[in-house]
Amino acid sequence: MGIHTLAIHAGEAPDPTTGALVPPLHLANTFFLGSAEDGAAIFAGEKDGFVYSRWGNPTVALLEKRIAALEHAPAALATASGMAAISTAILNIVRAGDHVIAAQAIYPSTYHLFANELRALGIETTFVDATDPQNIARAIVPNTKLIYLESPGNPILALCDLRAIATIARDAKIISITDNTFATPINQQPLDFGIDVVVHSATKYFGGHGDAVGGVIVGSREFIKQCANEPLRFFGGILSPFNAYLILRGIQTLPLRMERHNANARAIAQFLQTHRAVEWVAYPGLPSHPQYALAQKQMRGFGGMVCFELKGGINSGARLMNAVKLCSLAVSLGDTRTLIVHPASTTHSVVTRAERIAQGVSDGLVRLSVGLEDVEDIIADLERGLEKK
Ligand code: LCS
Repeated sequence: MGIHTLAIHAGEAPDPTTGALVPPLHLANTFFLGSAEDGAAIFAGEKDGFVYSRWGNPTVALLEKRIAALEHAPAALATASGMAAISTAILNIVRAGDHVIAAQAIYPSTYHLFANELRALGIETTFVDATDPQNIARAIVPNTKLIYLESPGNPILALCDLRAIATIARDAKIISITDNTFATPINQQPLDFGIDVVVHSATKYFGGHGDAVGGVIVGSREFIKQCANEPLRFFGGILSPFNAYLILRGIQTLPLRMERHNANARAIAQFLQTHRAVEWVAYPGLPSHPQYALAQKQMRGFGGMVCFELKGGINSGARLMNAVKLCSLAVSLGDTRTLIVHPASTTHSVVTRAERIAQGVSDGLVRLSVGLEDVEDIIADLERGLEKK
């Protein structure tokens, strides 16, 4: 079935007790086990059944089926946030003494997780410029257990060649993970290129309306089962049924929303590129993007995120933030409304300036999460802001 149909129907079954077409929000935290024999069989894994919502919940399970279908994956596991998905997937792979190779231009909290939290647990990470797959191949050492990517990366929209890196990883028997939050499965399905595991912040395009926080891991049945039975169950970062319900509601319009995010972002990138106050624009769908050819090869659409560098650096950035009216000065992304942010002073304050510059995040960089408004209105707001700046 097509992607629009899957986004609305995958995994659903009419509610047998009421016939309700909209999936019920199951708030129960514990479930009747039936008989002592049934309970024992469920605990032994011989019989399917919900036990306790930290181990599984029907509303959350439906969301997992829906996302697995969209990502062409055998299975998925929902988590409390994108960071919970990332940390759960990683902790299912690495132990003290293991080594990780990570792309350096990634969401700063993920960078921090590797550079600080995992380092403190005895897990070492080498950050590389992952726009060249050979940098990854060269960084492999005997105890490398994980290659971690983000494509397009947050915020500078650098791409990783997913097929080439998946091949390097498989040849070396190393697990590969990519964060597909920016692309969404509407624009890119990394498992089709041989990537082992995909993670998402469902807070972003999946939810899509700025009102839910969540995450998801997708991969093989075996990998997902291990994540569910070990790190997720015992570290406890599960998704609440209410957030699962909101994200399921959002996903029904994901393909439709992405078409519009893609179109609006492309038009805005083109507008910014010709503006005299703008030094440069990064958007994978522009021929000026250094990896435009790769974008054409592995993406169907180029997403709703646009980055640009203002002439005049950090002060022009601050003036633009204060001059726009329709664009909201806020972190996060993937919302219906357009969000604008100055990474150097916000999202990237968790990394050092040197790390930030190494990630390509210059002082005057502005990141736009282009929303679903009329594109003429967004452009008019930016135009006014750029004139005032
Ligand atoms: N992965 C990517 C690519 C992200 O952009 C984010 C959050 C996460 C993972 C973490 O997801 P969360 O735990 O927040 O659900 N990105 C944010 C950003 O750029 N601004 O605020 C949050």
